[in-house]
Amino acid sequence: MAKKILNVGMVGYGFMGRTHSNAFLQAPRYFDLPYQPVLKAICARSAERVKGFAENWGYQTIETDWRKLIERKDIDLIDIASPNNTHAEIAIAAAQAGKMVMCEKPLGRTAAEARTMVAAVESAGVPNMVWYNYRRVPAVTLIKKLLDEGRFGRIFHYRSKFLQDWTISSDLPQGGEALWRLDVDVAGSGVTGDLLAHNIDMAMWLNGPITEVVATTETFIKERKHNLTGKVEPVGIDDASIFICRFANGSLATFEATRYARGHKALFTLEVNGEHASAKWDLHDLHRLEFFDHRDESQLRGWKSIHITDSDHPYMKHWWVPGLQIGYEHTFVHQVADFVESLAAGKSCSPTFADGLATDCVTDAVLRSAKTRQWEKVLLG
Ligand code: SOE
Repeated sequence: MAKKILNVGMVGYGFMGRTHSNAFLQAPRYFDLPYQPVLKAICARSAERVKGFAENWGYQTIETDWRKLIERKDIDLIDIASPNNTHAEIAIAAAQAGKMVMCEKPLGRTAAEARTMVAAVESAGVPNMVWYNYRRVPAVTLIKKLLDEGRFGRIFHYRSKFLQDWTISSDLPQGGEALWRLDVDVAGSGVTGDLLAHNIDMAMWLNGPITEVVATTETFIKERKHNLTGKVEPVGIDDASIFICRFANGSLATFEATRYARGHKALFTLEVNGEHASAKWDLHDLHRLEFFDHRDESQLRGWKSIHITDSDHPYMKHWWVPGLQIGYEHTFVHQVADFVESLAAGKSCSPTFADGLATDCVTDAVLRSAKTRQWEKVLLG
């Protein structure tokens, strides 16, 4: 039987435009999907560059105005891979036009912005998803399965970090195409929204809601030249963000993100400690799961380093033979495959916009606490 077609209109051709485009192309090649995603149109402001991107990735058409893309009858799904300050306007217009919407993380620059996006997709009743891709690293998905099976018993601790070092130089400007993550108006926040949002999304998926936080943030370099104005301007983002929190299940957690940890490029780590078992994972060694089970025979009890490449590990039967690894780009492929399968089953695919809002509510609480220097409740709704 011929597969149904899913016509994709992508906005943005940066780093994320590439990861998403690759995912739409690869997912139907490795997964037996009920829909065939088609790269129908790519949209970005520079006509010349968007043409080159379209040729490289096989997009059938180009647009330079996202409003025109949304008006098109031949587009089923709008995928937003452009900077954070564009997410809300595009997502809301796309939902109002009846399109399915996928959006890069974080969903909004603030929870207030994210709420308007959730309202739009829910009132339009359109399928939606946020690209928190790291949930779909097979080792992480396996931790979720083990937690859901109750193997850890009661959870006491969760700890997670995301360490980078690419903004240490004070000569680095802020703003513009490559450096919008340093411009608070575009990004919304610094590492809290850009990095900790990943840690928080994963933590709440694995360990349930976070109820209250106490945080501290720092901006180490207070002024940088702005690429768009040419002037030295104050830096409005947080360069480092650290918080402790309580989960609804009674466990305690520590979180840290920074772009000033010399030597660390993208060290995303997590550890969970339960009554019976503990697990550890780190993005630099993403195919390994470290697992300890206290109930193992005492003489042989110890940390196991499990190579997550067997066909009974999450997603792995779709790839190579046991022992051969996959990497970062595959997490996006998994996300497309899950979205398309959920679509055919008439189910929502997590993380939905509502899940993305829940994360934004935590990042809001973190930034609020850093200002008030008090414990802050996570304000949902
Ligand atoms: C920042 O350097 C960044 O690219 C984030 O924006 C991504 O979300 C993260 O996956 C890797 O780091």
